[in-house]
Amino acid sequence: MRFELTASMMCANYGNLEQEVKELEEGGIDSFHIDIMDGRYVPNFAMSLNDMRYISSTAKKPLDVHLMIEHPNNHIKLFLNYLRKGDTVYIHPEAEYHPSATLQSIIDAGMIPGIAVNPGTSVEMIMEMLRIVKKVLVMSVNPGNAGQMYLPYVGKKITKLLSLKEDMDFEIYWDGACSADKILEFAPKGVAGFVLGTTLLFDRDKPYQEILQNIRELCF
Ligand code: S6P
Ligand code: MG
Repeated sequence: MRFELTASMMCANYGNLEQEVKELEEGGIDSFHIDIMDGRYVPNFAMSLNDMRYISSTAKKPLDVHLMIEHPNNHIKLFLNYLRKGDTVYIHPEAEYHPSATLQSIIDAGMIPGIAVNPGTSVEMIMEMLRIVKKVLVMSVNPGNAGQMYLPYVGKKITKLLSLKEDMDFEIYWDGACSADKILEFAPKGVAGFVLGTTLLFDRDKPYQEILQNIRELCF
């Protein structure tokens, strides 16, 4: 079974970011998840525009940029300028007055448009945008930090989204506290990809290649 594995780069070792990118790519990672925070929409600052630029310039695999910032449209060009065609940009619809206009800017620049859905946001609230986006990033923790606990009520929302994805033409991705049992349960149901952070990928004594291979073998 094919599913995408994305590395949450806010959890990487910034002492040697170049080596981290290289080892993750050699280990078989599919893309790099870039958590951009502004200290307002979420109570934290994670990665910056410059971190994103650096990873974009050194990585061969695509970027998956998760904008946790207020009014992303005010700054969207800054980000899009440094991305490559085929990279994904997720916005949080609650952070924008006119999220569909911001999504259109992402599409016009040749990137893949996505929305990130907070644990407290319902499918009904994002229904119209499901027709515009190609990817829906379901947050299974509240945005802002790595290393949090999975919020179990999110499972029901994923089931609802799975029933809509064919008709509305989008794919579902998982972000937050992603463990092996979640991949084992949700990949066969049709979740297309998983963001891996401290729960499964980083700060382990094993090489990335071994961890990623073990995860892929889970679902054969
Ligand atoms: C959270 C962020 C996520 C985390 C990821 C880390 O605000 O959007 O992408 O980086 O959840 O993974 P873990 O396994 O530490 O929760
Ligand atoms: Mg994220």
